[in-house]
Amino acid sequence: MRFIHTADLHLDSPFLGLTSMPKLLWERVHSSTFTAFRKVVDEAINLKVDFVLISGDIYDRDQQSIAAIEFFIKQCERLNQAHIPVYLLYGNHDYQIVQDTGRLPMNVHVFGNRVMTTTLTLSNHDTVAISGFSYDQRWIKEDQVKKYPLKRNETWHIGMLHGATRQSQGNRYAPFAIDELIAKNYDYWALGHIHKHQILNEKPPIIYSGNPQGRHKNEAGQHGYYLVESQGNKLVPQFKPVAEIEWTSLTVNALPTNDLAEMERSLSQTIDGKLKKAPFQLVELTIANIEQLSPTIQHLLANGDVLEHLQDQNADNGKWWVYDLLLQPQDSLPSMTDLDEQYWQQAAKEVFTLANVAELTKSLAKDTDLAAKLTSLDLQQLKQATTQLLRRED
Ligand SMILES: [Mn+2]
Repeated sequence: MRFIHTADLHLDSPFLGLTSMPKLLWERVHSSTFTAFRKVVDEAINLKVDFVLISGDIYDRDQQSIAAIEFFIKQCERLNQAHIPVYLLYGNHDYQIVQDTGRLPMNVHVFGNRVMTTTLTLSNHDTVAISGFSYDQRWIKEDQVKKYPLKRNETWHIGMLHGATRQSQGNRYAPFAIDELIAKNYDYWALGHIHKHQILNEKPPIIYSGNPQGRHKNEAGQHGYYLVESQGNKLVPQFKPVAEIEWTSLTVNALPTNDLAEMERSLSQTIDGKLKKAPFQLVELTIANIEQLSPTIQHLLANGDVLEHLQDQNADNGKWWVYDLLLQPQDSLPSMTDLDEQYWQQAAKEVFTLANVAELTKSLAKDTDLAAKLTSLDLQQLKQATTQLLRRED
């Protein structure tokens, strides 16, 4: 037996905030959630898999775009032509799904809002039970795993679940405990909801496939799907990257020179040397030890001129694009751990808003000078200064 586990396609993600990008590149980025899923379908057909599992969040928003719906139906139709069944459930992003209902081809099995089990028989007479449910509301706080049946007589039993472990996310996304899943005696758990691909348990495999395409800088690194194959009485997962573009952060020391052109050339070369060749990389570039640079160069870095030059000079390199440039003074402390960094980035998104800054500076109304200074700060600068402060106290 051989199947594909994917989830969180988030078709037609808007990719906001990349406005200065050349048109062709922007189109490539904007269509990347489509391209990545098309590749998953290509591989399903080429590898002649027995079935495809999609564990929720097929669409990005409650109101699915026409483009996303038409595309998804078309891809399911391709799998139908290849006689490959699809098992899918809807998650917290697409629980209101109505538009594709009734228009999906016959090979697609959609799980309803209560846990159900469906069985199929493979050409070698192996039987496969698949259990799962779709969200009917944005949040599901109640444990759903207890509603999943134990494994019975089928050769294989697979659980599909869109949710998060109980410790995280305030129990709003079908909270579960890993032990609870293991206790069902299934052969594989195909999870969705967390976008970073990861193996929660080896025996049996309990796996987040992650999304096939990262949608912003907090979804950096490789993205793809899991190809799962039977070996004896075990199911063996293998991660397969398919993302069209990858988000990445890079820190470099700028050449201490007064010649702007020379420094920019060296920056481009350094970036080129440090990055993978494929897929296309969207880079957040940090320049370290900026004190070593002349005040003029520092100024050009801070006011965005250098970023603009880097973007213009590398508009067609076909390999990478710098979408943001940050400056790191010499005295900054070692970076946070990956996990802390992730939580910090999540929290920072909510904290550093113009509304929050205005609210905070209200009480400083008497000190008009300071208030004016604070409100005139760029949010990015404010975030950077706070990050450094946080790291100092770490
Ligand atoms: Mn999702």
